[in-house]
Amino acid sequence: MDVAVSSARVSETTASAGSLSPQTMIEIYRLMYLSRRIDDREILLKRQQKIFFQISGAGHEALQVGAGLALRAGYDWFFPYYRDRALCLAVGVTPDDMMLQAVGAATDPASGGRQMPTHWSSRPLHIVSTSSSTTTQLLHAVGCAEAGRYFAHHPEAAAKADGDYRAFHDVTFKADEVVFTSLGEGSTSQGEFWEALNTASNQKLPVIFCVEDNGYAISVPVEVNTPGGNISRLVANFPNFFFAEVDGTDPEACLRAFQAAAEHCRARKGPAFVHGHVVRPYSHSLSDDDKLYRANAEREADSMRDPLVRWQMRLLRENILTAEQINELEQSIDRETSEAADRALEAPLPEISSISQHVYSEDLDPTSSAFASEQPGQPGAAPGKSASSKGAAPRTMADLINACLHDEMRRDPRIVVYGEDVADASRAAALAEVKGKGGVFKLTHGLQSEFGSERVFNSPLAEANIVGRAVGYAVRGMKPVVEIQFFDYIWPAVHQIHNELALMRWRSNGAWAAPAVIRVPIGGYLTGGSIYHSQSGESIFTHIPGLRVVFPSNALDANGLLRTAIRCDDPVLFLEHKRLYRETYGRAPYPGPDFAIPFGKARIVRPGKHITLVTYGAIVPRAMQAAELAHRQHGIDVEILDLRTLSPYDWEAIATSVRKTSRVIMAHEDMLSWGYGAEIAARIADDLFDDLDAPVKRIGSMDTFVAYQPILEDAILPQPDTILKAIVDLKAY
Ligand SMILES: Cc1ncc(C[n+]2csc(CCOP(=O)(O)OP(=O)(O)O)c2C)c(N)n1
Ligand SMILES: [Mg+2]
Repeated sequence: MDVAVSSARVSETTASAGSLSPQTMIEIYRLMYLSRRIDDREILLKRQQKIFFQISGAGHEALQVGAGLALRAGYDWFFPYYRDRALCLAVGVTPDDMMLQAVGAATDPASGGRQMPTHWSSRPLHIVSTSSSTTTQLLHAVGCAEAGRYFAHHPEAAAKADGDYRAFHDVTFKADEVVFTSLGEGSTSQGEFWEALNTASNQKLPVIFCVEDNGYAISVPVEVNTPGGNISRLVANFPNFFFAEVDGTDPEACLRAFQAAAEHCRARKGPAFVHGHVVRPYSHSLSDDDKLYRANAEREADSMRDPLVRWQMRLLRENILTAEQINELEQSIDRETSEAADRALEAPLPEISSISQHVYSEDLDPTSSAFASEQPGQPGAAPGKSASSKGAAPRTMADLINACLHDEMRRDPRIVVYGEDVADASRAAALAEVKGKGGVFKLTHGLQSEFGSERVFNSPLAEANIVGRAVGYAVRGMKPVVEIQFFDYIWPAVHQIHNELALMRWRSNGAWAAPAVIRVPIGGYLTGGSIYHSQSGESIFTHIPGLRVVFPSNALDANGLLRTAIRCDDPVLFLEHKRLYRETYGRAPYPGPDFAIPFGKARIVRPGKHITLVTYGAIVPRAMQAAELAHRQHGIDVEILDLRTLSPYDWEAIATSVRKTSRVIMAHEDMLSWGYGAEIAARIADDLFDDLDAPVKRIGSMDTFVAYQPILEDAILPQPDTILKAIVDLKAY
């Protein structure tokens, strides 16, 4: 293995070079030994079936203690991964905290029994809750660093404000804070690793990336994951970075590297990359046995590099401690560890009734009357690009979304808007002579010109980057309102949405939250939109606990629901139907800067007595056409409910209408099978069986993607004719 300290670069910037004090040397040993003994104790408890999972930090301790001692607890920010026990001990997580998580206690401060051991989280220590997903945390670290920089430039934005999510998010920041994040060498293969380095480098963000290279990702050796076998060589050309490659079993070398890295970051010269070569004496986890795939000689060579043994020898050699003193220290740590385990085993277990706590904000309910200013305010000129237009003139959905973004950005300095092409012009000098892009659908037009490039900017072409950074911004108390250019390309971000954004609050037992807004143009009926510009798929997202899903069908609803999405305290997926952006249907005058619509309130867009038709999005105008025909041609009176928000949805409105009509159709644009309607239909059948005079009918597109040729597109997507036929059939049932 190639183990080299890039000492030239390290010593250049290391102010704290010099010999370590005896106290520091002893403290390093104490932390490393404590970490190892907690691992050993957990292994014992797992074998006794008193805990349910174990993964150790063994062999990584020196690198982590180096990082922990170089950084400032509760001042800097930490996005660690599951091996970082010694780091967490060094910054202040206690053995009790760790044992409480291992047993899954109610009093586990990191997650209240929800996460596996070593899934760190502590608000006071600025350790942001991380998941089991490898590498996702890096983009959170990047967003966190951006947020810290933003607050440093705009301290007024940190002020508390009533009436929205800001009332519940205290903001702290330091001008020279640093963000630490870590991962294994195998995880550097993830695209998000490169996406994080991209933004950190480009924006000179103060993020320390620490690669803990133990040579294996479970059973896969480093050369399989990393071309050439050394990640430092691959990243060496990223601009603005401080780089150090160190023997990660030598705590002094590690400490020096992190001190230099922190100095580089605190001076705002850019990010840092510390690559430590460590060992993995305990296999990947307790579920793994490395004898199955590693040669004996290799395992033995690793054991010669155990950081604890090497440091102990140094303490003895340099007369820092005698063998007897080491013995005493170890015994006291052994006692501390076993007492912590004993206490944890006595700790109260979580209540079953607590399970659904913290799925959503318990402070601010977006379905509440606080968001019910349904009466449009005094019409006036809409802000932004429509400022010159007459206020009372009907505006398109595109205009009123743009107007809402302008209004909210004026009101709330914590909002940032970014995504692909959302800026007016990244080269701001061009703005003097150009009109500006403002999104491929122009929904963000004029925002950069009004609010500047620090609040409105283009992201790299990387969807996970957009959402992952939003998580980091949001946990710091900011409100990222980001755009995914087309729903068809949301898929690279789904890992971040499903495993991170929506889960942050629940998995941290309410300690952290990521109430970002993701705006996404969705849907077909474009005539030529084809496979990759026509997709639906909202049910995939309504299936994610913790995420709110909104899908307006007209300009006024889009304006009022977007305002609620921005002001509320939950993450929101805000789906905007592309075909509705500039339709004549559903235009409305600008409703003023405080118009809001609560989530979970359907709207009766057409009252009727024979059949209930539940729908949303672009099916609303098509259902209206079908209902008019049904009335005119067949005398059937259809009541149409526009759900407006899909999660939560207005069950009361559905039930009231179905009780009245006893016949119901659930219609959507997305594919019929496994679609959103399946859930609603099942619930109607369950809860309203006695009220029904006919089976619950569903309408959706064919179970295919949308084809390019318009005759195919028309046949694939539901049309007014399809809906009319279903209405007539159901009435005749
Ligand atoms: C996105 C994702 N894919 C797969 C896994 C399963 N998994 C957990 S750890 C691991 C190996 C990680 O190796 P490395 O990054 O080298 O870290 P190490 O565990 O060696 O410290 C894998 C594949 C996961 N947790 N997340
Ligand atoms: Mg590894």
